[in-house]
Formats: sequence, structure tokens, C-alpha cells
Amino acid sequence: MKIEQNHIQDVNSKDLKSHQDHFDFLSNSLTKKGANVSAIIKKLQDFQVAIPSWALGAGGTRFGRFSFFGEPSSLEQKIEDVGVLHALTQTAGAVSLHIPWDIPQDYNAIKELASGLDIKFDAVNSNTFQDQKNANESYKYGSLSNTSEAVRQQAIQHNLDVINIGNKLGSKALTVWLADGSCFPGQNNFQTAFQNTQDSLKDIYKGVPDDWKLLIEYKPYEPNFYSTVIQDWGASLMLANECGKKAYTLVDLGHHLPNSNIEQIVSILQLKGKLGGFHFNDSKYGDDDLTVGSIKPYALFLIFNELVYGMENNPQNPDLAWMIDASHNVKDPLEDLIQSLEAIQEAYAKALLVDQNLLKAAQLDNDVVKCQEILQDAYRTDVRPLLAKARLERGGALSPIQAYRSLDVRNSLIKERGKNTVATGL
Ligand code: PSV
Ligand code: MN
Ligand code: MN
Repeated sequence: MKIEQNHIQDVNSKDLKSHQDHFDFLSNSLTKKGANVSAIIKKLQDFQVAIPSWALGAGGTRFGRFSFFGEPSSLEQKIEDVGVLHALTQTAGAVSLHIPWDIPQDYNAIKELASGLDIKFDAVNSNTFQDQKNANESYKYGSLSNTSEAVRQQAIQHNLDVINIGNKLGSKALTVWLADGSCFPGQNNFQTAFQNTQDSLKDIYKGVPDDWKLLIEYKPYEPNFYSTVIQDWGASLMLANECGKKAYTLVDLGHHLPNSNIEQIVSILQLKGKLGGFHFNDSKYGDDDLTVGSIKPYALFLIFNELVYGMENNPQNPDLAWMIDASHNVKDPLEDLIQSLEAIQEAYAKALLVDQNLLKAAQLDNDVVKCQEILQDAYRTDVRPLLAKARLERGGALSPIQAYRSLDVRNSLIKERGKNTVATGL
């Protein structure tokens, strides 16, 4: 299914007038406060977030999975779904593939399909948390950290193969997330596991092209429940530093213990020039992979406030790879992703409203109340008309969810693909 421009324009037409009224009102009041509205809109338009190939179908939990039907079952169909999201939101201009789930059959055809939909290939993800068909070695007791050299070699080679695949598509980063760890005290020697992981990553790093990044993701627990080898940003940063300048830490919002100050983590990593990628989601308890901004929207805003500060003040930190890393159990995956994209743009727009000079002055005065007022004034602003304007100017939908529903996208997908679809993914 491909959404054409005239379909979107038709759906937009009835709301154009009221959108313009809302936009004019907001734009006037922001301009009076000194904001540069057109610069903010341009930044929103340039902010593109990758969609992971594994989030386009219902994920489910270990207890069960409830399909939404019409889910993509091939790489082509996954890219088409990202095309739907991008056409409506104009902010999903990239896809992140997981290998071996998404190995292209015909590279040229895949590249043509993606570029026709204005979609780029973001970071490629390796998979050493599942055993693959016909593999010689098992990852049951770890991959890059395994005590067996044969297992480590297999995992290293897989990562090199993933780089090769990504290279043919135009990707510029490899994301490594390891399930490695232990379920019980005493099961692993912490130092051996960490040292093996470091040595393996260094071997992979040798195969990272000069214009690529190696993104090292951390996570405190799950699927291992006692220890994880790369459990936090400190472990990831140590490994990135050991590997070299093309290696960076990747922050996934759901990969923190409760109440972690994630905004402080991203801030310091940017200061050190070592924040490479970001996975958006939200959570109440752990790695819940819920819709971005659905549980802790203020925390998301505070994180964006630091990201904006870093993007403006830390030239030592490279451009980041942005991705949504979510899973959907009860919502239509595409609707859920649309909501996440909107929440990301909303938090970003609010962070762009923070007057950094005013904030700095208040901080220097130790005017704690004023500091909080500045942040909360931005946070409490309803920026949705800015988001709608940014989309509209690029040919997107004023309200992507409404458009998705009135264009009856899910039913068209079901008609096209049938009901018996099982998406590959987490
Ligand atoms: C598992 O926790 C996970 O969700 C990580 O966040 C990775 O980024 C993703 O799977 C894909 O490997
Ligand atoms: Mn992740
Ligand atoms: Mn995760």
C-alpha cells in the first residue's frame, strides 16, 4: 500500500482553516517571547527518526501474541509500512534493519523501493541473542562474552557480515546489543565476561569502515536476570573508549533501573563526545517498550532539553542515530508508532522553546525558581500546531492518526496481505 499526496491533501482539507488559526495564535505569542518560529519548524522537519523493522508487527510477550493482521512478512513490506508512516508524519525517513531477520534478496530492488519512499537505511542491528538455523555454535551461555572461543568467533563473524550487508544498503552504523550475562550468582566470572566482550568488540571494530560508527547499547537485565555484561552507560563507555573513536554509547530509554537520571547521562556523554545513538520508548517498570511519552512525558522533555543543549554546544559529539525501539501488544503497531513519532516531535519542539541564555543567567544567579519556571513554561506550551505546520509544509498529514484511520490503512493492508501474517521480530 502506498499513500499518495492527493489522499493526504483530501483528508487535510477540512481542517486547514482551524489549523491555521491555532498556528497563528501560537506563532504570535511565541514570537512575542522572542522565539524564532520558522527556525523551530525547520528543525522539526529535519529531525528524522528511524523505524525498526521489528516494530511493524505485534510484538507480544512471552505469554502470547495477538496479531493485528496485515502485518508485513517480508523486508519489502516492512519498508512499505515505513513508507506509510513517513508519508503521513514526514518524520520517519529511515528504517533500521535487524540481521538475519531482514537479509535483502535483491539489494538494488530494496534500495530503489526505499529511496522511492524517501527512506534511508539507518543503523543495522546484529543478532547474537538467538541461535540461528544451521549455526555450529549456540548462544545459550553468551555470544561475544562466551568462554568458548568458537562461539565468540561465530558472533564476531556475524557482526562483520552485518556490516557488509549494511554497507551495500548505505547504512553508516552497526548497533550491538548483547543479551550476554548470567542468571545466577557464580554462573559467570564478571571480569572474564567483560574482558572477552571487550576483545570481541575490538575485533569487530577492526571491520568498521572509517565513515561508520559502532554503537554499543547497554541494558541492566533481561533476558539474564542476575547480571548483564554491558549493564550500564559506564560499561558501554569503557568499551567504546577501548575500541576507538568510531565507537559510541547508545542510550535506550527503557534500559535503566527505576528513577535513573537519563537526562544527566545523555548530557555527560555528549560532553565527552561519546553519545552515538538513541532508542526511544517509554516504560513504567523496565524495558516495557511502550509508546514514547505515554508514561513519563516530562522526563522525555528534560532529556530532549539536554539533547538540544548538546546539539548546540557540543561539536565534539557527532550527529545521533535516532530510533524508536518499541513493541506493541494491544495497539495497531502503525498507530502506536505514529503516536510515538508525535511524542518525540512534541518533546523536541518544547525543548527548542527553552531560552538557553535566560536559563544560563538564572543558573548563574542561583535563581532556582526561575530555572524551573523557564523549563516548565516551555513544557506547558501546547506545541502541536508547530508540529502540524512542519508536517503540512512537507506534504504530511495535519493529524496522522486521523488520516491513517480515514484512509483505512489497516484494512487495506489486511486485504492486500491477508490475515495470516506473522511478522519477524522481538
Ligand atoms: C532488547 O532489549 C532490545 O529491545 C534492545 O533494546 C535492542 O535495541 C533491540 O532489542 C533490538 O536488538
Ligand atoms: Mn534498544
Ligand atoms: Mn530493549
